[in-house]
Amino acid sequence: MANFVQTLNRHIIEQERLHPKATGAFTALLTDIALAGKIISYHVNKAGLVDILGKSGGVNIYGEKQEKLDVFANRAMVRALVHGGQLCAMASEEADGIIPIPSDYPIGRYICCFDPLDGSSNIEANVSIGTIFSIFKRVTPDGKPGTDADILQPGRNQVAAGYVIYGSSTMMVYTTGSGVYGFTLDPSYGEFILSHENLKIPKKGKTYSINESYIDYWDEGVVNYVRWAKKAVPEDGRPLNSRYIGSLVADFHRNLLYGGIFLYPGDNKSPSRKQGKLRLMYEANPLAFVVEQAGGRASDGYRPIMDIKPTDVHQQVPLIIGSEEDVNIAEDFIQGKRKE
Ligand code: AHM
Ligand code: MG
Repeated sequence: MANFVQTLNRHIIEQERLHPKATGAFTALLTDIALAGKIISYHVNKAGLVDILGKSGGVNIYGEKQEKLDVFANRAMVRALVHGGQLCAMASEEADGIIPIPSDYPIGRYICCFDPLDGSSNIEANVSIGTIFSIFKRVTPDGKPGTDADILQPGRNQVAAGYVIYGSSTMMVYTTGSGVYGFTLDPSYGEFILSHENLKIPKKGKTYSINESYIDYWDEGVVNYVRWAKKAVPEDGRPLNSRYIGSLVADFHRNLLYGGIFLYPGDNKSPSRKQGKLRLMYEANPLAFVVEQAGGRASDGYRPIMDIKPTDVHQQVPLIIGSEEDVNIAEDFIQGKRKE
């Protein structure tokens, strides 16, 4: 008999079966995230109708109160995760500190850090955006609310991570440390179907992604790297193609499939930008776990992203991520080992 389609749910259950001590908690948790992804996807697809149905803060033609999509997405994630009872705390780009589990819900053994809708400034232009998530096991004793110690773990401790991308189709890409799998949402069945099995990023890509408008704020190493990437040396595959969407999940996803490098280095635009713009806990770490599992690399220019010991939930970090050879070369430039 021909193979039947593999749904995300079945895949998660089969992955969990590989671990003899598994309790099913993990399956429930990833299923909750997928559900939130479907709800957010549905609302993102309606975003173009916002002028017709009512702007955020207003009332739509059905008399419903509208809210900004990133606020909506945050609520969808929090609600889906709280109901599942697998978490002891959460952290989100949309919330200042730890999001506790309300006292009338069970307290679980996991932590989830997420960016509910990354790139949301692009929504009105129909550009792909995404939800990014990172899961840790708690380090403090079970049964009590989670603390900073549970949240502020290095990315190496992640037990699962991934993203949902809302693009020409909606996809969920995730890893639990045994490869990277991509599932495409079939809107007619409302199911995520396995479409990308054991994804591997090419060792070397043809694309670099960086916001070049910041060139005057960059350190010399970054300037030298970009100059190298643009130099015409056909026998070496250069110049690399420049592709920058300005939506992290979209830029990352393209590079994961086709190979390439994404850079958001620290710069001198303002004191806070010295450490880059992107957030360690719910942007850099989860994508670093995915890319390493796909055979690529993620670095802050000097060390692997996942080796960084976090000190703050919203900590920013320079991010250089993508194909292994490209990240190695960029690091050499940033560290001053190469000038051209
Ligand atoms: P956001 O979390 O406020 O949406 O900002 C993150 C986004 C990323 O998706 C993207 O890579 C980056 O900001 C683009 O920044 P810039 O416009 O400075 O290039
Ligand atoms: Mg973001």
